[in-house]
Amino acid sequence: MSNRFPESMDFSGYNAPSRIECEIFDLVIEGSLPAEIRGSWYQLAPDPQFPPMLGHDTYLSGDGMVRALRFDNGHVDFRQRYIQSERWKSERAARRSLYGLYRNPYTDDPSARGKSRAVYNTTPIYHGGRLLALKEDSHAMELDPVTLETRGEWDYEGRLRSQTMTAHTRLDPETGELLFFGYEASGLASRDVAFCVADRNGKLLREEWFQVPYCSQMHDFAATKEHVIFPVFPTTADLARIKAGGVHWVWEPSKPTFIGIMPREGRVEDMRWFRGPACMAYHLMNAHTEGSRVHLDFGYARVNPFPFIREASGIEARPEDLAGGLVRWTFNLAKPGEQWEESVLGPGGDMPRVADRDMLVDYDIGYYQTFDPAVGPPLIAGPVGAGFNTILRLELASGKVARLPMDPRSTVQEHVHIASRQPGHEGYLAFLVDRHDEHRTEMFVVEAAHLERGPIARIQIPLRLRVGVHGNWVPAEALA
Ligand code: V55
Ligand code: FE
Repeated sequence: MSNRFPESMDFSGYNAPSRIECEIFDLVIEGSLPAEIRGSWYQLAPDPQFPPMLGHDTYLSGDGMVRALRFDNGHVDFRQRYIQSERWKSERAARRSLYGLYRNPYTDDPSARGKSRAVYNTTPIYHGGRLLALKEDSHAMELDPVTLETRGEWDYEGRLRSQTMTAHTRLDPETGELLFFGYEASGLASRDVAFCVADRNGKLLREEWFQVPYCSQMHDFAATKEHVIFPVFPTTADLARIKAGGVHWVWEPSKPTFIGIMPREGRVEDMRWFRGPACMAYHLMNAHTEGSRVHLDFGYARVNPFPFIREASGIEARPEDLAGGLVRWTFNLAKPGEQWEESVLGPGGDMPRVADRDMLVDYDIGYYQTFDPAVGPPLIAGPVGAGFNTILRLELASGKVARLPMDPRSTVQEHVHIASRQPGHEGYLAFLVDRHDEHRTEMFVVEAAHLERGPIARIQIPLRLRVGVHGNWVPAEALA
């Protein structure tokens, strides 16, 4: 291949394509890994096989690469494999890219017309005994949890009518039910959204469709024991623009933000819509219901954080527009009206996670990340440009924030929480640390309750792992 990858932010620094499929048996570990940590960490990364057909592209388009770290008895083995999508296979056969703009099939090479564009590059989840690779514009791809081989598309045994499935599902820790949705459910730029529930064995129990006020990039949603919450932020799609070969998404701040809330055991017809000024969030930390009030916690931005979307929309952002604070929006279902109340919980950031057992209910502690300019200069890592360099632990009741900064030449990828079996133990956080000057990556394991003390174990990966998107921890008992 003589063609080269562009030198843009999406393809340089820790975003440089890697394209390495490999296995490393028994990684070197510094420090001591608690023996109770047994299971597999999975993560998905976009990793383009070939330079973009049009000469430029976003990080979000890359072919899905799945990686796993398997923890057993104090030892850790590594594996990384491409997901062998229809797109990956056709491009491999052609030895070049055949697909054009992000989420615009009208820009593809004629030889790719009618073929699936799905890349499955965002979130790995394990549910109903299946390892699934998710991306919001397609169905899931099932993978072998041990070898990481591609098994085939998973559409709930042909039952899922929505053409898409979100990468941000919500698992009810009590019932084992998986709640999810698909937007653009009936096709490109459509306003149809499907709300779905699968039981603990992966059987589709419900699929109900509704329409949103406009087609919005609905990256995440939230649920409580009693309610389901659908945010509609004004990152919008338009079919005429897409058909004319334009971008899929623009930021449209003249449109309001809508939040739809429905009773979980009710119907989509019971959805109540709230309305407020334009803002943006990709990820929501958690939500819970307290009597007639629903609380939704997330990191707030005043404009879309993705440079490629802002450029297409002709807008610029100041740093303060991007990290607006971690907020709680409270919706009072007993009162009429379209407004909510906002309170600030902590400093701004993204990649919010809570312990699996805390999902859908009131909770004490949240973990998230931020880029702190006092820690170091911006380093290219991830789709937004500057990678995160600090992990935060927020105690919700007191507002107390503990911080773990990286060194000035490192960034951090999304953390996962690993539960402990020890009574009263808060568990662990595990995350990749990008060593920008060394072409290698480490996984840090920290005590969640004392993250400011730094890693108790550092797992050495002698490779640069291109920045991934989301990961999940699957305990050994669940995999067995
Ligand atoms: C995101 C990631 C995506 C995508 C849309 O993090 C949004 C947000 C990795 O793919 O397609
Ligand atoms: Fe996401």
